[in-house]
Amino acid sequence: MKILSVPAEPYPYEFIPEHTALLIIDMQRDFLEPGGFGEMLGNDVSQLRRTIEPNKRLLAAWREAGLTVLHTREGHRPDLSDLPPAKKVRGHGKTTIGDAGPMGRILIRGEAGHDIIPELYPQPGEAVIDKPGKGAFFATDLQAILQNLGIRSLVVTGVTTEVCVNTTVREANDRGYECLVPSDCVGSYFPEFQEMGLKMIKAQSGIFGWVSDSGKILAALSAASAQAA
Ligand code: TIU
Repeated sequence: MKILSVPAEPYPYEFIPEHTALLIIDMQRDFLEPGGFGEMLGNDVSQLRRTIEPNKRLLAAWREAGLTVLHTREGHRPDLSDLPPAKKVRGHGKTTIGDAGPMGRILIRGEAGHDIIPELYPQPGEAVIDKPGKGAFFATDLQAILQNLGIRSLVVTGVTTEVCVNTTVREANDRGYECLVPSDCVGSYFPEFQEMGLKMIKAQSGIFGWVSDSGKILAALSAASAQAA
């Protein structure tokens, strides 16, 4: 097993592909699609949609190399028993989680809007982690799955940069995982949070992890496969 190195900030990220999972956070229709819950709240979904193509390329390369791919979805049980009342009422919105939205009940498992966008749809064999919180480790079996697969490093992509991606990277870092975040594969509705969300990860010599871009990761993977051929 070979160690690969990717140019990154604050310094090169080294990883063993067989021990590294691609963890795609919450690329769900309600966050990304025009007419979904995200847009209904007044958000600019184009800020997130620019991440679809780079994620597609990274996902294709990860699959082609036979490496571990994991997907997450933020959402709740139809009976709302795992939805904290504080989360339900936050924002005093007219339409909140569990209510009828443009693509079914908002952020409820099994509803169209809760599902992953077709461009990045999980393949059989790729675990989908349904999470009730912003972090992917809270109240899920993600850590058990990573341990059972021998995963030690994570390439974390998805939406949104400062919310579910940042929370998950912080949770993973505290659990000993080394996280790389490709900036073009993560998105925020707010450009200033995109910038600061990435800065917070790589600040202080990589306090939570590393930041790079998908092109550099793809280059490292293809150089390794050319050498192996
Ligand atoms: N997945 C995720 O980030 N959930 C959010 O609610 N993000 C917002 O930015 N609102």
